[in-house]
Amino acid sequence: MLTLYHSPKSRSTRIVALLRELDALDEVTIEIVTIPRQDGSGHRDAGNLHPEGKVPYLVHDGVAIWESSAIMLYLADLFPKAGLGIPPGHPQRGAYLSWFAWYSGVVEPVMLLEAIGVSHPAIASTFRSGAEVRRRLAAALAEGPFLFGDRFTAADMLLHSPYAWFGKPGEPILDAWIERCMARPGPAFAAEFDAGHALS
Ligand SMILES: N[C@@H](CCC(=O)N[C@@H](CS)C(=O)NCC(=O)O)C(=O)O
Repeated sequence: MLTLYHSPKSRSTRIVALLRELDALDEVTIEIVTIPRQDGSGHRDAGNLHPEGKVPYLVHDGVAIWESSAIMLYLADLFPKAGLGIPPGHPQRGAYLSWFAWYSGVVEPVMLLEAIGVSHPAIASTFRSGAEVRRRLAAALAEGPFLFGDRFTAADMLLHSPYAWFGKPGEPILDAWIERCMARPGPAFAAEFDAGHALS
């Protein structure tokens, strides 16, 4: 049994979008929970099993999977028919895994720290910068419409998501990729799902 703990219009929205892309919505129970929001609304939800009260959180037959990167990798592997994952043994598997680790280890901290105006030489030397993140993505996208050429994968779903949320960076190659990702059925479904499950 698979259960996703989800709060509308949050980082877990991209998991709902992925489930739609994987044609796996019927396989997963989506538990809607509240979370404390930056604007002071919401609260920690006793019904959310995430040990820190966050979303997304996935439980599969009693085993917890947390962090968006791990959850997206896990689901794309679990539902391979949709072809959104790159399986072990494939020559691109290592690169595929690397995008997910890079997202969690570099992209999220860099984008958050820049958004709140925090800078320090140690941050730059450890994580580099938002500009460097955009350069890396643009270099990959020079080879094709998605991170793995013509093939849309769960890596595109994850990596484009902060720009879908915070806005396109105004760089044509990245803006076009973000629009391509946003035009897929998953994000449209997730937006509609969230609108129908808005929490008061
Ligand atoms: N890196 C984590 C971040 C999870 C996270 O911070 N989620 C936010 C929602 S956007 C949350 O649950 N916040 C509630 C809280 O911090 O208590 C992931 O992507 O899974």
